[in-house]
Amino acid sequence: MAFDLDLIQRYYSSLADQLETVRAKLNRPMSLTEKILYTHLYNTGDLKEFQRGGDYVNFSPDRVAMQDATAQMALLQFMQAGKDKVAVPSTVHCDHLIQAKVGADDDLKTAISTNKEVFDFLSNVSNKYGIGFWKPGAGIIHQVILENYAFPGGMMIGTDSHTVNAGGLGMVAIGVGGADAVDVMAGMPWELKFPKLIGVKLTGKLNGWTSAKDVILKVAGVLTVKGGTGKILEYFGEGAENISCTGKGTICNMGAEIGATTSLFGYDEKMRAYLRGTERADVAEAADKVAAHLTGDPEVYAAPEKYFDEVIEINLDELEPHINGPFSPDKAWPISEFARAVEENGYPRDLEVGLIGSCTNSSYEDITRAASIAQQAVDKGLKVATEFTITPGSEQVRYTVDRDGLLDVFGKIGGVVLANACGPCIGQWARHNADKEKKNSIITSFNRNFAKRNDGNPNTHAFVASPEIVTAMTIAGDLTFNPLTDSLTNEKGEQVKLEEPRGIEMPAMGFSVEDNGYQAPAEDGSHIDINVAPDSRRLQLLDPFAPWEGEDLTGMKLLIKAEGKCTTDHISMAGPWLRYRGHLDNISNNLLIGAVNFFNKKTNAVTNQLTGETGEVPETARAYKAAGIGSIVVGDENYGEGSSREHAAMEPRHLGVRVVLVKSFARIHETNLKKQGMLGLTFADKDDYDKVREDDTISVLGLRKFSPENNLLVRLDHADGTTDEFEANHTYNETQIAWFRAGSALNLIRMQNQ
Ligand code: MIC
Ligand code: SF4
Repeated sequence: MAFDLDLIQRYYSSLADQLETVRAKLNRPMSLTEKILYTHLYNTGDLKEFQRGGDYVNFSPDRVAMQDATAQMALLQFMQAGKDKVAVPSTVHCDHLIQAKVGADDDLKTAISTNKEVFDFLSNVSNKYGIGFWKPGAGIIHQVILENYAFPGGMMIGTDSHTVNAGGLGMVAIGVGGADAVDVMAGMPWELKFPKLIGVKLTGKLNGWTSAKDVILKVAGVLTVKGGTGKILEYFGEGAENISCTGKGTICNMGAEIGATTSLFGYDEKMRAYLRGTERADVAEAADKVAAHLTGDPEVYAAPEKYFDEVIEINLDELEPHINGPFSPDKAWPISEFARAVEENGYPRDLEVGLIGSCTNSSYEDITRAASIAQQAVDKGLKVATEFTITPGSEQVRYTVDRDGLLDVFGKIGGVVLANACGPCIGQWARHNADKEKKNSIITSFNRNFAKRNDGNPNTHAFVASPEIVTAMTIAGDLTFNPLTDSLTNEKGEQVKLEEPRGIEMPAMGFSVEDNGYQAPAEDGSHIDINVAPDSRRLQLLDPFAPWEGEDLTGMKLLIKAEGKCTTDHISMAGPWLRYRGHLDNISNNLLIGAVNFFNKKTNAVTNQLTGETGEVPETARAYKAAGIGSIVVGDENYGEGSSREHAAMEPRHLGVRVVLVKSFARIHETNLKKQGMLGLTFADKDDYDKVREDDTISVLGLRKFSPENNLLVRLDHADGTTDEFEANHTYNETQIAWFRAGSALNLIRMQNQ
């Protein structure tokens, strides 16, 4: 069996004692988040009341999960750590590298042959170091984790921002960069600033067209894309208890879109049913014995404002279905206001494609609800107006919904079933009606909708909604359609209305699957050799980054001053670039090509200060590097939001960027920069952003006295001979300063292992 029952049982059997020790110290009621964090301290001797949002704390997670596009870099780094085996249970999942083109079977075959070198590498490394390997086609990481590994009260890190999905099964599951995963796999502590806590109280009950997706679409509107930074959201209340386990997963999954460290729910009847339904009755039984410890204390939920830093209350009885977008997942519209928004903002009204599924919203319940709408279209003689795709989250879900005839229903309205993989969600989509320039609208049940993400077209307006709303919109083909109130004309010219969706939480006949795609690692992998061809275009062994030279960083050139949204998709684009995720030099050719240059409002066009000419960002960075000159990137708010991909930190490092100076950072990206030995700084006064000119030579001063307490100084030498000086804040603690000095966290591990 793939999961580790022993480990879970051992943890549960000592949980009561552990919590007693914590209680004796804190002497107050605790939320579930705190229970999990405090029982996963790396060094229990450090136990004390931690300052939320202040103290850095060392944790010891129970497991590590990696997906193919990030695992390559994580494992290339792990190979340098000098260990024989991973210290905690870990898995690799092949899901991101499969391109959607014609349909599941053919696309999977193509992916297996085009990515052979990478899949073989991941499979061999996994085999060698004791890592479970989920083959291409097995499913998308987060769905597979929910079905197989997540357990209430556990702690996990994963090299993907949507690792947080496992909060639906009561886990503290956090997205990290590969270097963080390496620490844990090497048996070292994993460090996180103790988060602040947001309590989300759900009252009432989901009904009608409203689903779990709408809870998080609403929360995203309330908190915005940076409102969750440094915070964990804990959901509770009678409304929470009525949401299915996979629905809870959906809510937690999209917590990544508000920058939240993670989100979670307490153990309840729905989780118990899901564990049983996914053949983990023994985990449910073990959890039942300690159920009171796997949820927040009643005092906390009775008076949340006393115990959480912030409380949000949502009445599910009144919650409307939402549609969020375009270009940002927090642009939230209740469906009753959406038609007006489409007209007022000039969003393209004709819908071109509807896409359901992905790592979220691909549960049995989601598929049955969407299929109930599709069936109505068939029954009521409605023609479907647009293209429609369905992405099952795992082979287990695909096999089961196929067995139960649901895929047939989608087929009848022209739906195409794609491989159990990320596909269009991450730009792995050979879109049929793709005109790269045309303004157009698509709607998905995915989670992210940043510009260019799905099909590379900056004019594609991507909206996010629940699978049932997406299906209804697909039938209508018109963004101003509101299925709750409007009717459609059928083939006979009659006016017909779609009725409320109906879903089934768990399959009546249970889940089944023929081959779940799991490959267990060798007991002893010492004989396995890992070979990387020196001339490979896809994989490249890593060279350590150079240590800090011991001096202030002076004479750096401004590489780009990025304006507005600069997500990890802007910094290191995915889609076609995913093929270079294991080759640092090749993937560096996409560095910041999506970022908007403040000075000319263009993308991938910056002034090369050595020649005065306009050049592409990667090429200009390489020119500075070749001339032995450091460079600096300046950015706006929430820089690096989105993905966990550490390439967004390694690429600038590789191309000679020394400093990233921004108004604010997204959490994972800030840590990734630190791990790779970069200086990630924020303007002490955000208005200083305006002082940075295109032809500046820039210095960062005070590094010899670099300490957690002191700010650093930035000096701008303008081309006209004038200068500006201002302070920059940083959040480096002593350990992180040591990474900076050593050139990277990995350099430090290697030095310590020698
Ligand atoms: C995403 O949804 O953006 C991704 C692709 O899953 C990323 C990981 C990656 O860039 O490989 C994420 O969310 O972390
Ligand atoms: Fe894959 Fe999309 Fe989920 Fe990321 S958000 S893991 S790309 S399905």
